[in-house]
Amino acid sequence: MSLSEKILAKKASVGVVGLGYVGLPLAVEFALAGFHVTGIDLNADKVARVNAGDSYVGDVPSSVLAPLVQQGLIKATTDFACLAELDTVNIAVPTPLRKTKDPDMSYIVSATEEIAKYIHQGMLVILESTTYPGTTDELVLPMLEKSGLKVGEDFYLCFSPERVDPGNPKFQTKNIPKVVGGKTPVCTELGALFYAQALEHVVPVSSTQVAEMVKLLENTFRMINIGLVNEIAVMCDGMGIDVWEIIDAAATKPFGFMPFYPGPGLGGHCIPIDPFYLSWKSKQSGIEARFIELAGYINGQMPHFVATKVQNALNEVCKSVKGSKIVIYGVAYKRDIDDVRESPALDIIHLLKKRGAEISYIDPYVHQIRFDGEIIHSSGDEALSAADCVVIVTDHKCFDYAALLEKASLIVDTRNALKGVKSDKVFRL
Ligand code: SAJ
Repeated sequence: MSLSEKILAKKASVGVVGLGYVGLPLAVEFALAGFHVTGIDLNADKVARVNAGDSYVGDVPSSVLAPLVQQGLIKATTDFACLAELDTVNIAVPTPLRKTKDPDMSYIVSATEEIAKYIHQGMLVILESTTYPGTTDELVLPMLEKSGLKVGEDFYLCFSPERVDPGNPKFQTKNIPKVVGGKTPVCTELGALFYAQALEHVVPVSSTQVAEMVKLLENTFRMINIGLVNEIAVMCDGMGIDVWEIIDAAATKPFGFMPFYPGPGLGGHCIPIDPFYLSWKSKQSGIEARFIELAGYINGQMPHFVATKVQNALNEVCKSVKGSKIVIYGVAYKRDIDDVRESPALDIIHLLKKRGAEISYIDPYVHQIRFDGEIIHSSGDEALSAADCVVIVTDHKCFDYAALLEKASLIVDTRNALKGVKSDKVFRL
């Protein structure tokens, strides 16, 4: 059987390298579509939990995973040798930035090195990790062709950006349109055919670079617009105008406007990171990505703006930051999740500690954080009444804001969580 026949008959054996918030949901969707899927991950705990039907990814309930494991439609391993028997393999590994803001390609390189050992006739390889345009053609392809096999004839190579939005109740892997671009037209066709078996909407594009660039445009768009609205917030602060009222009124425009909201800074492992993959690549061609650099600077300044806001609020009640008890209310990078990667809360804690504040935090999603080498645990609500100032950094829906207003003597609200509350003890961005 040809690869396309195997795909159509759901006989293609599917592999997914990287069983994180992208890889595991993808593996589940293909298993639900009737494919036999093998997940590969270096983390033996993850592999054991998948094989026990015990999901560690919020978007994949164990009640969905376990039956698929029992039916033999999903299994996981740490051993890449299984690739020798697999017809397709998706790479969904992290693409972080180094401290120098250069792309860290080490995860893609090590995954590709393993695939290159086992690549065989008729195999479809699809890179999903967010990366700079050219990665698939310039980095992955040569490593795979060292096998002597030829892309587009002996094996097929595509890029398809992951678009998973963890915790999104409306858009999940199955119903998020899937962009895919191949190294050759045949590659694109096979990539599109593959995804069409399990996902609702496939968007073929003309090349791997286009597919790589689509994702970077999406996330750079967000990062720059957040930077713009953060700068507007700083302007409004200086002019004594309520930025939140401005945005709400502008958002009544039924066309040509999309609201973004100021905040304490830019967190997460996508938006603050992905655009720098683009600016890094752009610089290689001698083109400065000025919007990205500027937005990165402005977003990076927001924790400093918040720390100054706290200082000024304490000043209003004749207190200094030094020696004040300050509670950080919410440390996750955005509401209703437990992820603290790149969270601005960590920068705000650093800046306030540097000014001599006594810091604690409350976050029901985040039981502990590592800070300056020490583990800090989330405090209980009793810390609110003992605090000289409470800083709302993450506006979790589960917080009791009425109780906060009662208990806290001074509040800096960086998310407009106390929208419409008029009180001398509340200071907003
Ligand atoms: N943020 C603001 N103001 C805003 C929106 C976000 O300050 O108006 C902050 C958030 O608090 C957070 C950071 O920006 O710290 C990133 O927030 P995000 O809403 O962009 O959430 P992410 O990082 O989880 O982004 C993901 C991305 N998904 C993928 O990359 C597949 C992004 O493309 C999605 O658009 C985004 O979720 C989403 O829309 O929820």
